[in-house]
Amino acid sequence: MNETNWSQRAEELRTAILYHNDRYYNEDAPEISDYDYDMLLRELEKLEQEHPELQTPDSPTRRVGGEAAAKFSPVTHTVPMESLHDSFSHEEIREFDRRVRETVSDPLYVVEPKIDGLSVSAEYRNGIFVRGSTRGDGLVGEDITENLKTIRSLPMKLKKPLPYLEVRGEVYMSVQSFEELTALQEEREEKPFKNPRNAAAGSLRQKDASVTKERKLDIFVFNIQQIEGEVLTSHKESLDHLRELGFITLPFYQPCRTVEEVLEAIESIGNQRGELPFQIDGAVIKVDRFSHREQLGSTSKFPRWAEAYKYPPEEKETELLDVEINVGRTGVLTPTAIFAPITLAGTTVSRATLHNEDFIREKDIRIGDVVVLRKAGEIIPEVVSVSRHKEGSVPFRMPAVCPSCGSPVAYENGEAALRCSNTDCPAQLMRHMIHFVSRDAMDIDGLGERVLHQMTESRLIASPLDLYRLTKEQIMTLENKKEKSADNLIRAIDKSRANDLYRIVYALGIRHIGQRAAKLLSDHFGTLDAIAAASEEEIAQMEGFGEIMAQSAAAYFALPTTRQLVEEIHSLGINTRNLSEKKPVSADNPLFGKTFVITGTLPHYKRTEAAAIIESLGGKTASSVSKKTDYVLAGEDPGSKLTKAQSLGVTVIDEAQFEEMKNASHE
Ligand code: 0OX
Repeated sequence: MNETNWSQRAEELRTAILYHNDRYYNEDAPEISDYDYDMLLRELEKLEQEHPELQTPDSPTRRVGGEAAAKFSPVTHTVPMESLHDSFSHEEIREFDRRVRETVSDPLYVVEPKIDGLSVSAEYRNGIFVRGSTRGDGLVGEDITENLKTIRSLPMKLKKPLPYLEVRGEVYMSVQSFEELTALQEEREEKPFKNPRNAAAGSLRQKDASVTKERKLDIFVFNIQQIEGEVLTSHKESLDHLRELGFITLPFYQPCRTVEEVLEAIESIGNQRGELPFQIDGAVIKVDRFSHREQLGSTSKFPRWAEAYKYPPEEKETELLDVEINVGRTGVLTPTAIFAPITLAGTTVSRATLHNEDFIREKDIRIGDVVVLRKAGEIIPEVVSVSRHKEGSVPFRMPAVCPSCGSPVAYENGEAALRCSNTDCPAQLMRHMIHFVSRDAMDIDGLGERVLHQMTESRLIASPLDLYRLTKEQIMTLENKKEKSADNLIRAIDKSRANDLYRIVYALGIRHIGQRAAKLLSDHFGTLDAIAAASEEEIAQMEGFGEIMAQSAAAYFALPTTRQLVEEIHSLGINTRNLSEKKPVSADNPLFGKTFVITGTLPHYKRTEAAAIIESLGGKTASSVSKKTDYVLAGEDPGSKLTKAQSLGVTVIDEAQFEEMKNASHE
């Protein structure tokens, strides 16, 4: 690599790391494994060390990690909550040992598992729990007192009333609780967390502590940050003392005299990984004696008396039983491996994507093979390699025709993806429907895959927009559909007409246009017609929009079939305006400056949705009717507000009249 490439790579790494930091710390939804993240950080650290001119003041290598979010009030840690330096090889552990021995002679080490959770501090006065906080950036964290109170394994009252005590521990969710939570979330059609650590983080940082309570969290306490009324001289002593006070400490404690013993202890903990009731992401090596710790001190970021060892992702062998071919929404054929089930990093794995034919060819994956599986960072299972082929096996070939409709499949201009050529392919249509009604798209409740199947099979619908033409009677012809559930479905479909613009844009399923891109388009152009009329150049000029995305969007809207589709969307009464836009509104809109009170159940809108429309067109909403109210928008069962409006002589309108006013408005 030359200088420009180095600097380009450093910039790439910084951007990627900051992005993944945000996904991890703020969204509790990582996209890559911890191990892959560590590797990015490592690469950047190495580049910056070798080329100091590449360092920037805001480089993620200079920061410890999560920053306190604004959700909770800040807590300044009197004793900083330091983080650990990570090692990835035995050699690095030997180096750590050599450095320790330069300062202290004959150190005693302890090796503990590194729990994959969240570091927190808990403070006690006169033996009573008074405050809990997150680590944050190590200096300032967030006040999570109420949330910590919901953790049953954290004592609220100590067995001895010490004047003051601050402990540090790791809050985690056991694998079992995580699996129970995931099952519950799936049942409620909520998005499940990706792993126990994210579940713990998402649960702990809940503003509503009753939600935290519902999620079973636990804590292992491993350090005394501050203590009054007791003098302790070693880690061993403090762990014993913590247990006497009523805390649950880490379940392993391995004292070691030599680096060989340390490495053995690390391996022994590593071998138990996967079978433990909680997830670990490494081992921690600590110097036991506090006097030794003081002699060693800390660097600007880490204590010199402790080191983390990170295990590479766990790998296991299993048999590849079959390869299933799924046809996606855009007609792409995706091969999925079906395995003899195995437990990997705490959960059962029986499927993994094989991506495409190139992936299968490169690894020469064949049905019947023994393959090595990895669950990188406890997230997505993947095939690492083939250990051995089955006798008499043959290379795997993707099918020549679509498994759903039998039409020929082909590769399009150099893409790795194999596509079905039939745009009316039922599998594509099904995927498209599922996407259309999904939570991130039109968010229509009660339309699962089974019901959609029934609807297409019985020819009630042949496209997603047909949903808006369904009648209650038609729905009631489906198996198991009673009047009430048909009513609910009609209501849910109706309600989606009022969705914000980005939802329909995303629901269209335009290639390369994800939810973020759909939002950008909606915010920028404001209406579906404006998006449809935009040229490729106009779209490409938008920030955050790549060339391929712009090309794809422009090509899609230029199709005559899309023009028809847009017409249809209008005629079906689906909202095509950006409701969240904050553009100045024209004062001659009929809604401008008017105060509305909304009451009763509206046929198509939730009250909040109608309020958003009013506000987007320059109007205001109020909760009670007075002389100052201009309009009362009344739905079914309007109650006393309607009577009051009538007695004050305030104009009462229904949804249809409201629609007229809305349609008479312009941007
Ligand atoms: C863990 C864990 C985390 C004390 C001083 C620096 C790090 N996740 O299980 N941190 C520490 O030690 C702190 N020990 C642990 N076992």
